[in-house]
This record gives sequence, C-alpha cells and structure tokens, in this order.
Amino acid sequence: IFGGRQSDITDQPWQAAINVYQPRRRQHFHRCGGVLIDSCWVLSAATLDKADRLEVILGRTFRKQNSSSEQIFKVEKYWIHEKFDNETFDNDIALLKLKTDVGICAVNSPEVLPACLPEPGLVLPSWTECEISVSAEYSERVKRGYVRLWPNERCVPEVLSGRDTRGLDDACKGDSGGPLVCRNNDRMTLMGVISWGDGCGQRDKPGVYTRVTNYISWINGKIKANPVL
Ligand code: 4AZ
Repeated sequence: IFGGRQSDITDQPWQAAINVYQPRRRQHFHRCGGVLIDSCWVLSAATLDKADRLEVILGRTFRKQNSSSEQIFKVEKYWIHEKFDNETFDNDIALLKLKTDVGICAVNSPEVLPACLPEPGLVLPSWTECEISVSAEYSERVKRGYVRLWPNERCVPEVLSGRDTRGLDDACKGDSGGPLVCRNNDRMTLMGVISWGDGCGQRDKPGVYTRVTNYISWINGKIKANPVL
C-alpha cells in the first residue's frame, strides 16, 4: 500500500497472505495477497501462476509474531483464469482451494471471516469510497488504505479503477491479489482484486482492479465442480 495506515486483522479478516514454501531453505516467501471468500476458497490474482507449495495465512496482524488467531492452510489446487493475458493483464484472477481432511477449512472468528461476493449486476456509484489492504507478510503489519471508484466510462469494462481523491492511498507492489471491498447494504463486499497500475500514488493514474462482478459465474462454476470432500 502506498500511503495507508496500520490496521488490525479484525478490520480486514478476509485478508490472506499467499506464500511459497521453499523446503531446501526451509523458508517462506511472500508471493501475493488473497481474499477469503468461503471456508475453503481464496481469490487472488493471476501473478500466482506456476507457483508450487503454496501456503495461505489468515488471521495475522503482525508478520513476526505467531498468534493464536492465525489459521494456515496448504493449497490443494488453484486455477488461473483461462483467458488471463499476461501482457494486458485482462482477466487477472485466480481461485485457490485450501486443503482439508475434515470438510472445513477456515473457521470464522473475529480475525478470520470471508468477504461477501457481489451480485453479478452490482454497480456502485462513481466515487464510492472503498478499502484496500495488504497482509502482514509483505508489510510488517496489516495495512489498509481508502480509494474511490473511478467513473466507469473512464475505464474498460473488464476492470475497476480507483484512486484516493486526496492523492494519497493507492495499491502498490506486493499488494496484487488482495481485496478492494466496498460497503454495500452494510456488508463489506468484494468488488475488486488488486491487479496492477502505472506506478503508485501518482495523480491521475488510478490503480487497476479486476472487476469481481464479471467473474461470479466463473467462481461459482469452479466451486460447484470441485466440492470440498
Ligand atoms: C503491483 O506491482 C502493483 N498502483 C499493484 C497495484 C498498483 C501498482 C503495482 C497500483 O502488484
């Protein structure tokens, strides 16, 4: 996050960190952000591609502190959108299925809670203020920022774009795959997945977010075709 403020995971309980485990070095490396959308399902960006031995960390406010609230999962399988284009970043979305032996993965708590998916037709008014966040893996502590939705006619239909009208907060390197959530009927609704941008925090260069409403049937199709146990 460019700008932004320190936050607590209880304020962004859907924020996930996606790490790659390197067994030879016995170390974890941060790969990208993610968003919990259901007990065993995490949404992210296609930059995840070709990664092996992924781990998803939920419920953590500080990087260097193991806490009793964290929940860590291996990834059973993941899907990159079939039409992802790594030059234009069209369809920059990925879905991960967490590994479980017991039919349930993430357990709801104050620190771990899925974000709501929007109805496919939901369009929020221009300049609606939404929240972006980054996990305590790329950053020392979970952080959040606020951006406003750019008018739709100024971006291509596949994406949402947003910027802070004060010119402060923006998504930045390491944030991709993380959430852009907006309040809708009093629920924090996942409208965007952090995708890319031309630099960070520059005036008139809004960050680009995958427009989640376009992918609801893609997400639900994968979830239906791959039941948990
Ligand atoms: C990135 O590299 C990235 N300012 C994500 C978002 C933005 C820039 C870079 C938007 O993951």
